[in-house]
Amino acid sequence: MRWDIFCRVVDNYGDIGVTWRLARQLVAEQGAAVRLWVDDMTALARICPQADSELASQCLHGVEVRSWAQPWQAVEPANAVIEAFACELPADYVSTMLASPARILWLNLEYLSAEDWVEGCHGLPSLQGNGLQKFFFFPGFTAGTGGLLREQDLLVRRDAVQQDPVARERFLKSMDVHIAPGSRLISLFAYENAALADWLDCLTSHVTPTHLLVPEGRIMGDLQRWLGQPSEIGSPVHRGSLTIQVLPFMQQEQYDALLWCCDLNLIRGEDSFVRAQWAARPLVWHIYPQEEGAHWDKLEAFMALYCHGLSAAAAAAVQGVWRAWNAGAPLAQPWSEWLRCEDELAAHARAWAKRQAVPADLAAALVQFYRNWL
Ligand code: TRH
Repeated sequence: MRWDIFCRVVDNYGDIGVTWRLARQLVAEQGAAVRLWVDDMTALARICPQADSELASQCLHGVEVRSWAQPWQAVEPANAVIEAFACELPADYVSTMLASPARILWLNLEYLSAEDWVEGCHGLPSLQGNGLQKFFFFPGFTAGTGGLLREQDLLVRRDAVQQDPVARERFLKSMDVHIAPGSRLISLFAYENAALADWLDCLTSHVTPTHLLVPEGRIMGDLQRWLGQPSEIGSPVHRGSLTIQVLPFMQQEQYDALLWCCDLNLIRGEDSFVRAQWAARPLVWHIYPQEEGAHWDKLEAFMALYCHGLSAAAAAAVQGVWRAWNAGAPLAQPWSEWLRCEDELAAHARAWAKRQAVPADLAAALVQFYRNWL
């Protein structure tokens, strides 16, 4: 079974983050031969430092990573072709698909959303002008969707770190993170956010010390403004009961492990959002802002699903913090409500991850879709 996955890096790391994980999983767990076509190899090199951004073709973790360069050089199409996030295949590649005597499955892998309409659209074909069919494949949180990316051994690896304090400490030490006993450990990965200062103020005065880990990225400007000084990678800075430590942007596997080690993860976009759910720890989602506020419906849809089973107070705390964080609004009040429900939110995050791990993962669901289509 041969797969071609096409990834156009729009911005940030979500597009490459998702496709790179999917490509590796199809190889490692589904025995597929995968070519991953990437138009911006530097983005891949950020999350996978073994990638050489100068190479037109390289083999990484069993995946044939190819530069999606212009002009397109003709290749024989695979059995199944994934156009990630409507990135539009090269016209010449589509012509070769059309001319091929073999049946080729053409899929558009969509963005993740918990909105109701997703189940109705998942798996639907759309007839293209050239007579080929393209199917819409939607990841999601409910049975009628394509599921979430989750490697077969992910939860076992997570548990090995979460259930063994020595393993957790070893990992943190490898990142040069040393936390004071009794501290709450939080990771922060977000877009620019006007709510940051207010939240950091809350953390400085809290009775429990907080150690905040910030992988370098778009939030750095807000952080440095609040600190009133440039932040050096690695060196902890102290303000009241808050310690802030900026970390270098790390490779994907390390970031996963970091999420497992933290008591709370502030994440963003799509891929870190899913990984934080697998970490089975409370999370605060900074959703990718879309034009005309389209992201608000997505945020509300996910919150409605996620808050199911929480007490009214805990659900209100999640909604309060998530809405304020995404609006750049004052956080003091919702944050104090959140802290009152901490134990319930921690138990809920574990139960949520367990429930989400029941259906097939996205890579397995894609392969099943292909088999059914054959
Ligand atoms: O980077 P993101 O904001 O990505 C996206 C893109 O903006 C995309 O265009 C948009 O459509 C989508 O969001 C919704 O956030 P995301 O999706 O979490 O991707 C980040 C990736 O970077 C993820 O795979 C985790 C990885 N990562 C590392 O590998 N190392 C790190 O240190 C960190 C912080 C993240």
